[in-house]
Amino acid sequence: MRKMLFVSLVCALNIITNVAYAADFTDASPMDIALYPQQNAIRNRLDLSGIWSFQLDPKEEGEVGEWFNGLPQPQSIAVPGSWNDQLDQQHNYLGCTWYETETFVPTAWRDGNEIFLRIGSAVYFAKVWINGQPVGKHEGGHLPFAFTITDKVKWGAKNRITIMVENKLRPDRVPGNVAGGALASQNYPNANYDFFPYSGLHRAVWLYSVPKAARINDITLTTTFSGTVGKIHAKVQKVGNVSAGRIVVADRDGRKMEAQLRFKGQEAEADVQVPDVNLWSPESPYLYNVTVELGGANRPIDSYQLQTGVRTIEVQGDDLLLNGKSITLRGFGKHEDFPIFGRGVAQPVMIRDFELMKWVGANSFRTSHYPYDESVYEEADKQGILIIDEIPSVGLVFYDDPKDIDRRKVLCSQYLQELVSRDKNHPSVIMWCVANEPSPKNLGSNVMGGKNDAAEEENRIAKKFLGELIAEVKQLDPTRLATFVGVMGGPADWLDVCDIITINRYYGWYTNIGNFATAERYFGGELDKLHNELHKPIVVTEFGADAIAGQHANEDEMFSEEYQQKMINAYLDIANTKPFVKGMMIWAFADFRTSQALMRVRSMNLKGVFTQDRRPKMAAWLLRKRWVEEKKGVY
Ligand code: BDP
Repeated sequence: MRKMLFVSLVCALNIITNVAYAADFTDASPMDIALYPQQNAIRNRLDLSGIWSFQLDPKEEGEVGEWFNGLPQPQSIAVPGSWNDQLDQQHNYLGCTWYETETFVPTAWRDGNEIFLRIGSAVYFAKVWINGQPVGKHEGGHLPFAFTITDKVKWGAKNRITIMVENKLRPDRVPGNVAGGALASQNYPNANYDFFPYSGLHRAVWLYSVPKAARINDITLTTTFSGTVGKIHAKVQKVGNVSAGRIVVADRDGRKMEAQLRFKGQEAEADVQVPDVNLWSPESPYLYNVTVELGGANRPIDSYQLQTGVRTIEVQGDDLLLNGKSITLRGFGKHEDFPIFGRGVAQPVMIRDFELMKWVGANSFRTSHYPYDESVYEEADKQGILIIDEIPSVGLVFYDDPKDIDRRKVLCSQYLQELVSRDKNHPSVIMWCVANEPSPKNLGSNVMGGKNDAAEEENRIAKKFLGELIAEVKQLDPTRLATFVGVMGGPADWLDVCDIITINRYYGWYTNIGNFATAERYFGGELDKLHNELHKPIVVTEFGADAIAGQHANEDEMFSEEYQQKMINAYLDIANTKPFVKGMMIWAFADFRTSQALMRVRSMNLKGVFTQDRRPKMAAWLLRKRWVEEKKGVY
């Protein structure tokens, strides 16, 4: 009896304290991630990457036990990096965990600065404390979030930073799992997506300082050109009481072009003319250095440097135009995935991937199925690789609990705001992708029959959901294209809201197995059908076949390198006969880890044309032959 009373008292206390904690955590604001932390003459940053303290919390006792005042039994963990494969026997653990590190904040930052903490990506949900005080929370992985911590910093002493991270798969999360759906017992962990639910702090954690009294809060650059004259339009948002500033654009030869910023309220806009402009393109990824300053030219109060390329992107009729010229995307869908690192930033792998994309003659990739680390976009800007930038909205369905659907919508909108805020100044990004393969309940198995099996109400909800996301992202950024990726067998009319049609197709793999002739006929036929219905250019964002590296057989035997090569070749040949096909992106760039499932031998998706450690399969040599040596047609 006594024991029961004690238990209920503890429970009641838990509830009260949890409520109190909840009230103290503010949501991160997408505005605070607009400018990547930068070290320059005025701004400072400190990268907290390294070995942190870590503790699993399967019973979720950390908050009540005040682990934010110090972890009781910490072990070591590397940040960035997924926790799953760093720890012994915890590959499938997705529950509560705690990260902790300690750092001095440089005394030189003390006067006149606002101090921020920025977390590059916490998959999936995070709560943050500084010196035991709650700072904020954030839902959704793969996108950064930041909080001001100025009034919580201890000067001249170590500061404890504590981050609780968990990655529970739930139907009201994006991505998550499908409540009681057909997939419920078919994979483990039960994710509603085909990549391993790697968890934790996947990107760098930064402390950074910006001037307190007045500072640049956001910069949006958009570019156009007319004849040989380029125009860089800058919209600058600031904080504080300063009325003037300037923007200086410098080319590679040091030639400078300048415009004054005159603020009305907290916003100013200016145009910089660039005579004899060098346009940005995959063949010539020319970048201009842009500096934005607040205050007088001799003693600026704040300053921010970035690079931009002058380029335009649009769809006209059946064509995709970069700088007014037709362009065809040759590329891949990718993943951030490497042994042990999991989904953690692995920069040598990132550089290797750009080398290999160039080696096969690719000019583009899609950040399937979530935004990648910021350094990837910087590299793509430099190397002239085009990006379809996708939010982590994979596995969406529209037929279950309306509360879950509403919650998913709120999350997708938040991700779009964060994505555009973060990536809008990269010339490499040409397209926003608001979802991958949103699916009807009864996914039609035969597209040629035109079977669209979504019920009427489901159709209405799906079209509204997807249409609103496209409208939202176009409002956030009217200068780029917007799309979502259509699933094989899904309703064609859902795609109508997209600027350009992007679809994934697996004839010859998930259907028409081993039967190339039928697969090719279906694929070609469906391309024509979609084009006749929708009258827009089409990019095939996924097609491919699993191949076990080193497995050789006749071309009609699945899982062999020969089968994968033949299928990719056949799809590329068909696309070459359809002028409205403006891109072919192979699934996938490299083999990657998935949940355990019957269709996933070794818990891997083996559709990579490179192995997970980036060795080429036969298909990679085929691409190099087609795209670099023969330049066969557009592919
Ligand atoms: C598509 C998904 C992708 C999967 C791929 C596959 O978009 O995430 O990995 O199929 O099955 O449906 O290989």
